[in-house]
Amino acid sequence: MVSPPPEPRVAVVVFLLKGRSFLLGRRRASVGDATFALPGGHLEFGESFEECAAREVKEETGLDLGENKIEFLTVTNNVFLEQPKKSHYVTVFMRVVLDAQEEHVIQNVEPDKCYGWDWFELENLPNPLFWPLEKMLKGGFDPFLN
Ligand code: 8DG
Ligand code: MG
Ligand code: MG
Repeated sequence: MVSPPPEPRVAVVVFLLKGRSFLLGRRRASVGDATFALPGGHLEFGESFEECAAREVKEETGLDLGENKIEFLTVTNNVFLEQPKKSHYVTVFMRVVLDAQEEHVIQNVEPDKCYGWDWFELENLPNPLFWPLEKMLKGGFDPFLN
C-alpha cells in the first residue's frame, strides 16, 4: 500500500509561568524521547489555540486553567527531517501566568507519555531540552517578557 505524503501538523504548547519558573516534563515519545518539553499537543479540528492549550494542560497535568488568561506568544516552524521519525510541526506557543501565591497541584496524568513534571527557572533549565524549545530559548526568546 502506498502511504499518503506526509503533511505538516499544528501543535499548541504552553508556558505555564509561576513566579520565575515554568513547567517542563521529560518526554516519553518517539520524537524527542527523554528531552524536556512544555505541556501541549496536537490542535484538533475546530479548536481555538486557547481551547487546545487548556485541554492539553488538563489532560497532561490535571491542572484546570479555569478563568486564567491564555495568551498567544509566538509561532515557530519545526522541520525535523534528520530524525528517525521525520516530522514537521508548526508550533504555537501560548502563555498562562499562574498566581504564584496559590498552590497548583500538578499530576503526571499520562505516565506513558511523560516521566514527570517540574518547575524550572529560565536561568537554570534542565538538559536536554526538546529541540524546538531549545532553538527558541537559545534564540533569546523570553516567555516572561513578550
Ligand atoms: P495529543 O495526542 O495529546 O494531541 O498529542 P501529544 O501526545 O500530547 O503530542 P506531543 O508530542 O506532546 O505534542 C505534539 C507535537 O508538538 C510534538 O510531537 C512536537 C510539537 N512540539 C514542539 N515543541 C513542543 C513542546 O515544547 N512540547 C510538546 N509537548 N510538543 C512540542 O514543537
Ligand atoms: Mg497531549
Ligand atoms: Mg503532549
